[in-house]
Amino acid sequence: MFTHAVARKPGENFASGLTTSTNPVKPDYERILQQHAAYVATLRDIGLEIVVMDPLPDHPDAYFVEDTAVVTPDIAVITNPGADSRKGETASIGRMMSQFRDIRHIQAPGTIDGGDVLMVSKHFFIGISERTNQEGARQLGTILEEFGNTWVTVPVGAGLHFKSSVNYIGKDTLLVTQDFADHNLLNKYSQIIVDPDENYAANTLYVNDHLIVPAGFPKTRRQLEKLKFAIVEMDVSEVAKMDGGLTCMSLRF
Ligand code: CIR
Repeated sequence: MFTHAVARKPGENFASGLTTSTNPVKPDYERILQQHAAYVATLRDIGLEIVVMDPLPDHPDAYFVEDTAVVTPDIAVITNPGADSRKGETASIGRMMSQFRDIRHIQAPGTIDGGDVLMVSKHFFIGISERTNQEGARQLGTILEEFGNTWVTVPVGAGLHFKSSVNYIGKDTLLVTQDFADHNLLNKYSQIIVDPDENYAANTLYVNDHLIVPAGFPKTRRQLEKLKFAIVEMDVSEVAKMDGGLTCMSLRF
């Protein structure tokens, strides 16, 4: 069970963040503020004590706090994000997380984006992507092992991060895109495979027996209903335009 979360309000310049989206409709600040406020309220309703940090004017992607730390019951590992424009986001997260956990750091040339790290109880999948490299994975894995965890690396062929395509949704089940469906490292878990037109919905957030799902993916929602968890649907249109999703906007612990 998670008891806490950390998030950060999007800044006015959020639309200057990194994106590969080709959506011709420009991201809208008022809408993302509403979407972010609804997200924070949802986590609070689920029972988490949530801290919302201020925007970082020099870092338009800073509200994607998930990428800046890997938090376990034992430790918070502050990452070295793979994109240069995001490296300056970590110092304030380190200060915040030191109130809750002992802190370790990933050191260059190692890079990790938290969006590539999936925790399933005491086992960690670390996606090797354009943002997360082998050296970062080795450093993170070594720290995780100290606390009795196991880990494995997985190449991320498609999508920005591993968790753009694979998430743990409770009951020993992973929600995966077709690209990861037959992956030998994932097949000891039950799997729900998202329909290829609904790949974005693979980024569903499981928190304390609730599933927070992006709005607009009815086939995935129907499949998730089988798990019998409470489902909360959220509009994250403006977040998606910046290549982000539901898991990216908080650290849960
Ligand atoms: C970036 O490209 O870094 C941001 N625009 C999106 C990060 C999304 N984070 C995540 O999936 N964990």
